[in-house]
Amino acid sequence: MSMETTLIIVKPDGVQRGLVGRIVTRFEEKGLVLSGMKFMQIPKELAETHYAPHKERKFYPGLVRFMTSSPVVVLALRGINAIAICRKMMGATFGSNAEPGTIRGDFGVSNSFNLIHGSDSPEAAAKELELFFK
Ligand code: D4T
Repeated sequence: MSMETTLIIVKPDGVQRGLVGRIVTRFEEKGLVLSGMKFMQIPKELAETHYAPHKERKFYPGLVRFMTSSPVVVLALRGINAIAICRKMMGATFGSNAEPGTIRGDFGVSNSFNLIHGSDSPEAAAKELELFFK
């Protein structure tokens, strides 16, 4: 276990549905430290770079369109084991499968509009933090 910082994005659907406060509160109540936070509309090029590992997947163009469609809230969260803890708190990728008690499980049923992104490894976190918090 080590001290980590992870990148979280409250996606356009989370912002539009007024869930930013409740989502941020969950992480704060867990004990993770908010070390960066900004409201922004993601430029197309940044969304393409961020989701580059999915470039060949069928859902990629729609995913980039969705992520750039309206503003998001980007967070840097710090704590022991922060990456795995946040992934656990987010729940499974698809809202339709996500367990109750998780963010995706409690707030949505959509698969593509799944409210939140979180880095899935230390390597991804380092890359994504550099991309969004230069
Ligand atoms: P992100 O990257 O947004 O935190 O989500 P996950 O890490 O949980 O899931 P992912 O990288 O596999 O998928 C990225 C993003 O693409 C959407 N998606 C995914 C989709 O629209 N259709 C699909 O079939 C998959 C697999 C949802 C999340």
